Amino acid sequence: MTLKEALETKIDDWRPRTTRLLKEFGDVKVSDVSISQAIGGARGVRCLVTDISYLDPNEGIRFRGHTIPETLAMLPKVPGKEMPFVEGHIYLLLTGQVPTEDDVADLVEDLKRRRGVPGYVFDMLRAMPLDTHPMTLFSAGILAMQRESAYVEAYNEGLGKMDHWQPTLEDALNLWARLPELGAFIYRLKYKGDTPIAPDPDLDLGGDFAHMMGIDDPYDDVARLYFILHSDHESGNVSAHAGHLVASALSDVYYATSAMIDGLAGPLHGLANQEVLRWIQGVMDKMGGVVPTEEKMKEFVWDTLNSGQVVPGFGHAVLRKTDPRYAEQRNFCLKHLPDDPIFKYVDVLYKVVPPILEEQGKAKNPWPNVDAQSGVIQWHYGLQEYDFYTVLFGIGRSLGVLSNIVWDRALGYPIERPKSLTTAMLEEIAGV
Ligand code: AMX
Repeated sequence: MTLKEALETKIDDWRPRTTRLLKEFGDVKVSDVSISQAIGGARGVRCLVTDISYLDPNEGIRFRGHTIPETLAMLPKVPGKEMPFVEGHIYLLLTGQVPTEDDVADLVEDLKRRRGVPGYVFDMLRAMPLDTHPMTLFSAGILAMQRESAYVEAYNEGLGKMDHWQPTLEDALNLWARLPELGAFIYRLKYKGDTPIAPDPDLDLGGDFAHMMGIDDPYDDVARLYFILHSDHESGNVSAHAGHLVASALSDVYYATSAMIDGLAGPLHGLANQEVLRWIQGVMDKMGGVVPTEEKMKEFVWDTLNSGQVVPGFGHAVLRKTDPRYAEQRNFCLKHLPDDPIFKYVDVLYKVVPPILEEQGKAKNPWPNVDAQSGVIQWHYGLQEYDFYTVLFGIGRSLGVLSNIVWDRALGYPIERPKSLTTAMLEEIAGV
């Protein structure tokens, strides 16, 4: 079944559930909001709906009900490779169905046909100062492509609300097909003397990305693993929420993706993976390149905390255990790069940081998150320009964010509009 046919069936089945909840149970309470939540970033307020992934604080992410190891095991693999097709993961996220090999082959071909970043995007990026952060170039490149939106064209022709998801899916598929090329172009523009590598029509999305980056195997499998791991983390994180919020105004997915990339660029969110590498380089410089003893490493961690900085790669707003995305990448390192010096540093950190954060008593989760490990693998395979790492995260995160937006349109979710209060009102509610 083609992706669109499978999706259409799912949407038709799903709509009555949402309609019934709204009509018959609309007044049932799902959450109360405390003052600390109102001031504190709406932490834990249960007011978003998605069926694409769910983040259990103790277990980590499940994509359409499947843990990360299950997802990697059940999706069709690229022949001769360890990792599944990213395209198969897109199929799973959108439909909730594990695709057959034929389903994946269809989608791989469909996305190949959609490749080709317009030349004006490259012209614009070349005109920008070379020291512009890659996330800025990435966001600007996506935004520049907004004129390509099929959704805007259909909307202007008076598209019925029930059909909004269809051109949104078109836009999403086009963007998924083009983001790897845009990302790789930015990499080779900024760090490789403007020597872009043209896409290879014989390769799948992950393989083609590695090819356009100019990095040999097994980087193709690294790319596939990375994009799948970073694809979705339910709806409340900054990038996913930014994408959903912007799209709720019926802005097209180009606007929404550019916005989600801007949120991902913050050091408390996606930029943390570049921060981890920068921080570890600092440790390595201080230690003269020698892998430190646990005692020495403890000192360095305490120095970081005592100077008022956070330890990048540790802690999480929702998770309360080691991030399974960290664990999966650690398995990859143990298999492919056990002797890598940076991996050894990260492994010492894994031992010493959690007890220190527990002793300090501030962080609610002392365990490592996805970013503690991802830069290590990139560095090992030669991608040492760590400013670029969050672009990789962005390509991956687009899979989940855009799948969500297609479903937002399918289920007719309205414009987002929480209500604000003044400080004086909070004081009055508190009886101060
Ligand atoms: N190092 C030092 N202190 C930390 C810490 C860490 N890794 N994680 C949390 N804390 C501190 C917080 O700064 C906060 O201190 P404050 O009360 O003085 O402001 C206190 O512990 C309580 O924070 P929390 O409720 O446990 O975390 P949070 O939900 O406010 O923030 C996060 C979550 C991820 C931003 C935070 O853990 C952090 O800054 N970690 C380091 C940066 C990082 O790795 N970010 C990547 C997250 C994953 C991702 O999105 N890519």
